[in-house]
Amino acid sequence: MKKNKILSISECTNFKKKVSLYGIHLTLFLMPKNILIIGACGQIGTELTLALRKKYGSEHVIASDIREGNDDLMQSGPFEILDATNYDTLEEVIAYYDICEVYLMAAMLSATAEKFPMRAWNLNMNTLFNVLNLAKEKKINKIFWPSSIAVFGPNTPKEDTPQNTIMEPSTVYGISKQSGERWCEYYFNKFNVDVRSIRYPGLISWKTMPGGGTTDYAIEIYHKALSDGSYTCFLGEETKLPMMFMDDAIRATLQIMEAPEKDIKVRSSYNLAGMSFTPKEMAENIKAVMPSFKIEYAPDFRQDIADSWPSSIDDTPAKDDWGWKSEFNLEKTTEEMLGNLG
Ligand code: AKB
Repeated sequence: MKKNKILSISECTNFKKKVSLYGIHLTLFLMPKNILIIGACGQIGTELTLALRKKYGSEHVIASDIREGNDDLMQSGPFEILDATNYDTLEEVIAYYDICEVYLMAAMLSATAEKFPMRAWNLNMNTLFNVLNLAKEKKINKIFWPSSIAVFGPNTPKEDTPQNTIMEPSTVYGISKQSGERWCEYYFNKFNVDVRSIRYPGLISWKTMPGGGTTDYAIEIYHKALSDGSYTCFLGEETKLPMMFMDDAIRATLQIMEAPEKDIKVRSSYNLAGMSFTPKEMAENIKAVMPSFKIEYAPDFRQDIADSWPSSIDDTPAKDDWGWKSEFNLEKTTEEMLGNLG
């Protein structure tokens, strides 16, 4: 940690809050809140950090990861190299920057986790326990922790998968996410830890590449369409999965974190839906814009993972509790992806 990164109170801008007390209107000037993003250089972390910096001011949003990120991220505000599996180092960073809120985005995703089960379990669980325990000890006030559609398994109803249903995940990643959900709910119930979570579907984005997921084909396909005019998909043509464009995912994340505490009624993790489609439907969508695009299918070990997951998600509780509404369908996603990558 470099000395010049310290935030002194006089440097910080106050946040205003208007309140009414017995009909008298008051403007409160609140102390600024500093935010730490763990895993800030990954696919979600990068865009989330930039969005939080835009909203709260760059100096209040500290990015951290085990490696440096892209120029946009590194040049837009403070950054720390941080291994969040180490409790002491994490605690030190939190004290140093006077952190209130933590977004824990570091995780090993489904395909890589099948290759390195113990490393995945240790990373996914130890980082979560570290932030939950820091909140239990009142060293931070609020946590965002992402879960995934991977919490569901082969015995789960495939279409319109409800919030509460049979889960029984069959992947290492899914098992870690389901355990994480149980621990989040436990820390809320026992220690009143304000932890909020979303079960992300596959996320499609153009700013940062994903790494090690089963839904990554839905990003690779656009890159290959533009570079080679063709793509060999590692999932079969009829494999329908829940997906979401990154802008929707970031909006949902900010929205659940800003919602009043009383509105967050699910303390494990909320189902969240955007769109659902097969690789074949995605290819047809790309062909509508690039008629010469060609796709082939060569399913590999990721097919089994995808087959164990739902095809579509029912996100009624997220809509009812904190007003979630998705904005991107497949056509709009293709337009954004080809427009920005082209
Ligand atoms: C993955 O494919 O592992 C992730 C996920 C669905 O959580 N994108």
